[in-house]
Amino acid sequence: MADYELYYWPTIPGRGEFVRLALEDAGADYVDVARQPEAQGGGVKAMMKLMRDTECPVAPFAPPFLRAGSLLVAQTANILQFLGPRLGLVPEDEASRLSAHQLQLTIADFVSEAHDVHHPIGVSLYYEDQRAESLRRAPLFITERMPKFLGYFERTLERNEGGGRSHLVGAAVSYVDLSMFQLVSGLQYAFPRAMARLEEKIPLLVELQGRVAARPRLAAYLASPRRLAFNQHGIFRHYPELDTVEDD
Ligand SMILES: N[C@@H](CCC(=O)N[C@@H](CS)C(=O)NCC(=O)O)C(=O)O
Repeated sequence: MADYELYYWPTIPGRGEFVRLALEDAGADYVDVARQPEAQGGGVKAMMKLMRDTECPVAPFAPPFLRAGSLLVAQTANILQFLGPRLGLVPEDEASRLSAHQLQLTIADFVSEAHDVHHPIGVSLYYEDQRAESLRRAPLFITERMPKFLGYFERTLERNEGGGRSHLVGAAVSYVDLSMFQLVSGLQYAFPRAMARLEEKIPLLVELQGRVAARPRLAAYLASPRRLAFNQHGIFRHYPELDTVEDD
């Protein structure tokens, strides 16, 4: 049995990717269960069954979740808080670990807002059924929320002189840096025009994105079939009509 079993929807990068990046970067022994054939105990059915029938005291509310021995851990930021020390992807001191978790929760807030741009009314409705509301929400997300969140992360890098302004927390790569790579990449996929405008204001984040992508294990992973491309079913979706900039 592998050290870790990751459970996430098999066709989208989604929130599962934040966990996958940490496992891949560390070269961890893990299985992506829902992407395995049903005959080998994989698939979405196996994932749903474990969510429903787990003997753990607290069941996950939603994927992603991670099984590690007898533990079943859900909530992306919580999973990464659990994995960070085990994978050597967070500094050892308490203050840094709290900072890492704080930043990861802020990333989670931002991810939810990015999702809600194309689903402002309800997750059970198609985008096309809430397009009018999306068209109202998108310009506010682009002009207010993207600069606010990304500006905050850029300033966090700027302040980390001890980490050479190249890590969000501490002096070495952490799971937060890996998640930031995914966040910036997702925004570039969903809002290419808006991001092209914003990127000059967030040079440290863009540099961080490049450095993370070049990490040897991650570069190999990103070029492999294990890496799922962003697509129109995930959290970051590209609808050109939502990607507006000021002079549109
Ligand atoms: N806050 C949770 C959100 C989990 C979540 O919303 N998962 C989505 C997929 S990315 C899901 O399957 N949601 C089902 C639902 O909300 O009913 C996390 O960060 O892990």
